[in-house]
Amino acid sequence: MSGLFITLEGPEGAGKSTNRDYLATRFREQGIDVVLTREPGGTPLAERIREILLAPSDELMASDTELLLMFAARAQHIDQVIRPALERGCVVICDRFTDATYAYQGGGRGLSHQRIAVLEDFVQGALRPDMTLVFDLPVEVGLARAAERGCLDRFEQEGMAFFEAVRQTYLQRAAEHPQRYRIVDAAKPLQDVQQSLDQLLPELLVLTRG
Ligand code: T5A
Repeated sequence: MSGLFITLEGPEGAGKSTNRDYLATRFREQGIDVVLTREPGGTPLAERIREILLAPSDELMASDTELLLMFAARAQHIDQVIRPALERGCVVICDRFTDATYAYQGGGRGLSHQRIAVLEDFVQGALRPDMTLVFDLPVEVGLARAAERGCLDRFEQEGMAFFEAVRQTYLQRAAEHPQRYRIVDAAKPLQDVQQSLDQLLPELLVLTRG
């Protein structure tokens, strides 16, 4: 596959969606074809699975159900959107991917990372992001930003300990594989965050052309 697969990760309210659009603009200015997408979701069927995953419900969702739904949506997304776009040579910028599964279902829910790795291999084969930007910020800052939107989804109703575990899992994974991750300080004002992205852009453009 000749394209470039970039994923944006981080806790709630870190600014991933906002900066996904900013990054896409910067790539397009260079004449590069960009596909913007997100998880869970990215296709009509996967978006329906997203609705199930995010909707608050009186029935407790078992952690294994949550894990399998994440990967069911991902299988559809990879088949219909990500692989075809990479094969066309596009830059794919995806708002969350499997690192979120390690962070939320692994760190947050306490599911074994080995079990997640089995599903990752099964669903993705050799497909992994070429670069992952982790938008990092204190949990309370991100939750306050997310809360400004009003109603909270099923994940946003979790407590601080859950989101601390999510954040620490991201940071740990980034520390273990520094070649694939870049940490962006997302607590700064938006203008400063975008300046950090501008500084990363030359490296990303080299990967695109490589
Ligand atoms: N999930 C997902 C799993 O559990 N496992 C998985 O495998 C996957 C893929 C998805 C949920 O699913 C879970 C994780 C999530 O809980 P989502 O809505 O896609 O939910 O993800 P969220 O992180 O909840 O999305 P948010 O919209 O809350 O966060 P973003 O995208 O990081 O933040 P953004 O850009 O929307 O910004 C939030 C607000 O902050 C402002 C923005 O203007 C906006 O109002 N903002 C800033 N304000 C001040 N300074 C800055 N630097 C700012 N940057 C943005």
